[in-house]
Amino acid sequence: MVTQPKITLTIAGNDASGGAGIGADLKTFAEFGTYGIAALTVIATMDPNNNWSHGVTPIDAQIVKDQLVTATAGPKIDALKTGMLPNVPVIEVIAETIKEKNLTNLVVDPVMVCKGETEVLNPENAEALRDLLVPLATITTPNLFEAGQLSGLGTLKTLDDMKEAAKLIQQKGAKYVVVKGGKALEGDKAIDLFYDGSDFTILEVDKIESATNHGAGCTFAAAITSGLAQGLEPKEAVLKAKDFVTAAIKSGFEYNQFVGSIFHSGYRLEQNKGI
Ligand code: PXL
Repeated sequence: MVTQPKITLTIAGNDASGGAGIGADLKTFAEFGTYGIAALTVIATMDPNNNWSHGVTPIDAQIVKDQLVTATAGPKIDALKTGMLPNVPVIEVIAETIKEKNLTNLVVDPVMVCKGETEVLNPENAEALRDLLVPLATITTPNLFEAGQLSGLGTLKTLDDMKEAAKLIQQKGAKYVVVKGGKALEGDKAIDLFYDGSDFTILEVDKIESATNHGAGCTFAAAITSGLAQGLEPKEAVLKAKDFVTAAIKSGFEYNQFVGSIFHSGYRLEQNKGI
């Protein structure tokens, strides 16, 4: 019999354009050689006749719960992640299940807004994420906006702001925090910050002049989840995920006139170059 693969679960939304959401997560899980499973929380739609504006249809909390019953009825889940969560009841059933089933190696990607969109998903979600899910997280991966909301600091502009936010979020209970500054800070580097409760590690890459980054956040969190499932230490998992997503951005493509998507297989294809 073949050795049982590591099992990775995503609890997230569907993006029918395939770049973000469970599509990103399942592709990433497969690239890492883990067995991906998914529980759907929302259906996101983008309208090509209205400048790609986003619609969000929540899945009923009871149906999310039923999916989690199915997902946890198989082999032990080695690691899991959460992505876009539409409302407080859905966040509550997820937190309950994680506690009830003692699920560990949880990566919370506190999605509050889609790239390019100004409308924030229900503002009360930020509080529920902070109070119910962040305390259960092994790692949480807010971007600058999300870190500002979770920490209560509001707009973050500098590396020092990011550090302060990381500390405050860690105090809410996440063991490790990655604040994704990305391209948002001034300068020619894309900067993310990793905090383990005592030390900061700055993850820095040259800014890539690329618009093909749709799905980068989900894919980064899914790559960390895969690494944790495979037994990597949190910092190693984050560093590997950063390489993985950087390669995926570099091999991204123009999906249509509105959006450029990362290509989730970019890391493997880059490694195999010339073979
Ligand atoms: O990138 C954030 C995100 C997460 N999840 C889903 C999405 C998006 C953005 O489009 O559609 C399902």
